[in-house]
Amino acid sequence: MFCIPVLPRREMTVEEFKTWLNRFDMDMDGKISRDELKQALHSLNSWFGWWKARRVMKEADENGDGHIDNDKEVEKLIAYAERHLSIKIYESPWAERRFQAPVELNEG
Ligand SMILES: [Ca+2]
Ligand SMILES: [Ca+2]
Repeated sequence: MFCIPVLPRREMTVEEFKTWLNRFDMDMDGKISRDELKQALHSLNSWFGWWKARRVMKEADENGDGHIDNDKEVEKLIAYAERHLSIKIYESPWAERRFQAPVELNEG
């Protein structure tokens, strides 16, 4: 059973967005090609059918290789989504926690 969920709500964390996006990485190369992006957008068709893959890719694909292939480009995709789709994508508290200094443990 292969099931691709739509975005669950209009607020999500960056991690949730990336997890959702990664479900569309059909050839598992760690990049989102334009076709894969198209699939992702198609799954949201009833929500915002006007969101065109080519336009989004042009906006987000900074190095012009035709793929969303690094964090910076994912961030641009997120920024685009927030600007154009009136959805809120925020840094997850779990992600922030990773960047905090580790608790020092005294071994005695
Ligand atoms: Ca891919
Ligand atoms: Ca790229």
